Amino acid sequence: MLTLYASKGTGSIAPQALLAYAGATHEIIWIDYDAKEHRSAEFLAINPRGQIPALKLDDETMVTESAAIMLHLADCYPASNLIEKPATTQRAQTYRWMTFMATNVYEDFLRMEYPEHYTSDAAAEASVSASGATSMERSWGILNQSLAGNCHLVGNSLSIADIYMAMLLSWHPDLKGLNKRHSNLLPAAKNTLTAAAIQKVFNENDVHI
Ligand SMILES: N[C@@H](CCC(=O)N[C@@H](CS)C(=O)NCC(=O)O)C(=O)O
Repeated sequence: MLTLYASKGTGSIAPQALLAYAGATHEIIWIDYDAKEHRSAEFLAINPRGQIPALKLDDETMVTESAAIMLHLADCYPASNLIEKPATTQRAQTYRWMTFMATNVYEDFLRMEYPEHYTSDAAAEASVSASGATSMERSWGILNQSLAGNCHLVGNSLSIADIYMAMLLSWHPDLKGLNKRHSNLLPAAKNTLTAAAIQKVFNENDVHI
């Protein structure tokens, strides 16, 4: 059975939502983030980076990196229509936006919230955090532009990119302000949460849009 290593409110929200939406048989092992269980020797054997999420496949192989987990799970559950077939334009767009969000928005957010992971100079933390916030704003602007006239990042139906974006958006410290500057993001994320299974997972994680 698939096993998702998760922590409430973290990067496991999107894979958890995907599993729920697809109706996939799975188990969740909750890692206590506040107690730093992700830094334990036991968890480092699962993900040497000590990061959530991680997914154990049926054959016990571990997959880490949230975007990779999403792409793989979408392929495993084709009936849920969360990804287009390989070698199509829409598939290419899915790769584009998943990579864009994982390497820009997610990282921008981490830089903003955890600057101490990005500098060993305590005096530089505030500026690392501020540059994370600036970079994140720019990334949201690019996503906002690509959503113009559509509530989906890829094509005209729900995809893993929409679920992933809703998770990242739910972490934003000032959604009202963001919505004033970039008005396509929030409606798209709200549309993603009209899927009851996804909304339920967001509620369980205590994140709201
Ligand atoms: N690139 C990784 C980032 C994952 C990540 O940073 N997860 C956070 C929780 S949202 C974490 O576990 N941080 C703990 C740490 O880096 O020590 C991914 O996309 O899976």
